[in-house]
Amino acid sequence: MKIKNVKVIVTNPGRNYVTVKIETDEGIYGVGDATLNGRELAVAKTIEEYLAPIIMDKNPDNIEHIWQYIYRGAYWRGGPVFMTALAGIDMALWDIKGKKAGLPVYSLLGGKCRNKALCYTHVSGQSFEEVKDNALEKIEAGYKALRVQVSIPGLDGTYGTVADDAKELPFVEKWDSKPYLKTIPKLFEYLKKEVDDDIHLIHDSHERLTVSEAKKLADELEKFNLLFLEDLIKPENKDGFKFIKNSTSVPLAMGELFNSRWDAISLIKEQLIDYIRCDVSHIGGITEAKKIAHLAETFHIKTAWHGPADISPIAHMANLHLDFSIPNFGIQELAEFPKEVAEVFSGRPEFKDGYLKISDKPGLGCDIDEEMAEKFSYEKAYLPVAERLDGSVHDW
Ligand code: GCO
Ligand code: MG
Repeated sequence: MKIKNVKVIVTNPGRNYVTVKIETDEGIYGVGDATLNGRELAVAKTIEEYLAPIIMDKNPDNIEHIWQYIYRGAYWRGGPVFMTALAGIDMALWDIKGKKAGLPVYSLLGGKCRNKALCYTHVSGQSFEEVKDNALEKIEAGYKALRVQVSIPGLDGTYGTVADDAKELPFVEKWDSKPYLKTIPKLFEYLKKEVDDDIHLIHDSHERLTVSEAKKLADELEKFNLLFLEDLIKPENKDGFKFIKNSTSVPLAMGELFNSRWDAISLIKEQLIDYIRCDVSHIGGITEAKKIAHLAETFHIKTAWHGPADISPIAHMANLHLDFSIPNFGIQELAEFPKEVAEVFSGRPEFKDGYLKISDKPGLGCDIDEEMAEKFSYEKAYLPVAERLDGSVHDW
């Protein structure tokens, strides 16, 4: 079998998605997600100009070899744009391998370790009451785990509580850690009384705190039994986790900004986190995620792969095949897609009673309708930026 064509499809059914479609001389094709929120065209160009020509005529069965050829062969390597481009190709190759074998990807990865995968979704609100109402609605719908975020008084557009894309120029959010650190423990105090204790709660600090602030937040949240606290400090500050981990029993999760196993390795081998939550679309795909999962398993760390709405249903399916086939799966994030997404992408994780189910379809079990994709044309959209009260730039 030979790779005969590599297409890059950029579409906007409610938000931008980049899909790689690899066609072969045997008529089988595979699809992969290569979406990097706010940088979509940079990834599309990387695939079209630099990666598609060098994999033409290669045997798509040799995924590891093609991965190494792209990753090492170019000399320049890594970074979010390149690793997202590589991820899109990698997923499409796994899809082809599965279709050719007539087996779902989880089967090729070693088979099922579980019958269903626990998942969490997002709830947020402008007030504690609104967060509670939204949480109760999700619990009613069957969710057993929720990530909760609330607007911080005095700060415009707190992370996780407003739509996260803006056209023309980035939306500017305000940030100040003092009111944030005052509000979040009160939110959990309030939710403790309103939400059934069996529901797992998660909170995402989005890499905004200093080590001392992170320790303080973890201290104050300790009594609320969170499933995990996510992305407390900057991804560059791996050593910072030593101080946090030594002073709290709250489980810690990190990884959505990592682009390879080498970003994750020190946190894993020193057991400074409890959940590794890389993004399968931003770390080079299933091939790299599987290696990270094995590394994590060696050090008794679980997975919680990134699953926001800004990666396409194809990436969510890739997450799910990993979730089912690795022993150290922890939980899967599942954000809700804009409703138009279903017109373009078929196949996505199926939710039932708090868990995700997987189909036995060969390959990844999803597809893109190219004609429909064309109807939703790309619209430039930026992620927001965060500004401190004095106008200087903070991590968003
Ligand atoms: C999450 C993430 C996302 C990111 C988004 C950026 O935990 O799901 O923090 O919401 O902000 O993926 O594009
Ligand atoms: Mg996050």
